[in-house]
Amino acid sequence: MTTQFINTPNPASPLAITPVAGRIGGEVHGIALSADLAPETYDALHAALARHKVLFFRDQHQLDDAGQEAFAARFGDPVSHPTVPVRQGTQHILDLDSTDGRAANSWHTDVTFVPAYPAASILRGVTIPEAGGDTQWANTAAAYDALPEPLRVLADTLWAVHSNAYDYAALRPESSAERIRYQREVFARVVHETEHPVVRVHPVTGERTLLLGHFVQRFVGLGQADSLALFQILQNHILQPENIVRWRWREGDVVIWDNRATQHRATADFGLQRRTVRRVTIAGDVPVSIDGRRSRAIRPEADEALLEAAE
Ligand SMILES: O=C(O)CCC(=O)C(=O)O
Ligand SMILES: [Fe+2]
Repeated sequence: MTTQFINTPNPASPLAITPVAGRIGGEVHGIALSADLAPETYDALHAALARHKVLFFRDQHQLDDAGQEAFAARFGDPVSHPTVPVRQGTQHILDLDSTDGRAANSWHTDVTFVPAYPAASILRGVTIPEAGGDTQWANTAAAYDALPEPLRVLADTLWAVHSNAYDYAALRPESSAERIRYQREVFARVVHETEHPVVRVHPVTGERTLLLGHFVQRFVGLGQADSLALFQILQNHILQPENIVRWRWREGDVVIWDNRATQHRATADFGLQRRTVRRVTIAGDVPVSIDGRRSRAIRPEADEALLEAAE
């Protein structure tokens, strides 16, 4: 075991931040997010995000869809979801509305089925039930740090295949037929498959983070049974309560997470109440393993051609 990850605010930060949990999450006070902040403030937000992994902002009622998109465009380069259509009238917003049955209630990192998956996600609470619908995030850098040595050695050289065409019905037997059809016809209308290292080096902090979550299909060189057993062992370590922060939403909240150092999941405990959250993702980079190898697309092949053209 190496250092213990401690979630403390940086005294030099110009932002007022209080830690939310012991290893992850900071609530940022006294700021109204917009496209008109001073350049130093965006820098301070980036630094705080690298440190705390998730930033929480209450009462951002000044933001509508356009305001959220404008803020996101100053924070980074917004990108749309590769398969799910954007919310009508917006450029990049992914609408997660409970009436569509799109609850993200299993642990994942966003869009890891493509090589350069998003660096960050910005999620706004639009309609929030009176109770329930909390979201949790796990710190995958702290999780790597706390891995027992033999598992760390194993993870260091392991690669995993991530895909958006996973067996949704098998994973969620409670799903409606409509939801399963949506998964196949919209979410997985173009099948993506990418090989990522299980341990990636964070391009900003240099930390090693565990890259897994529900898009993992198997490990390279292992069959299905071994893959499943090993996946569960590693996920169990990531999802220790010590690595997790849980957020009780209020309308007007905005949450930004470092998608290169976290997994997250919603909680589907609010029955038929309406819950709507809207997301903008920020472009990311191609992961690099400890030994300097880059993630690569397997499907569609065009992804790889594009990647090579960009090199
Ligand atoms: O609904 C939530 O709390 C999380 C949704 C989610 O997974 C996402 O926005 O990426
Ligand atoms: Fe997500």
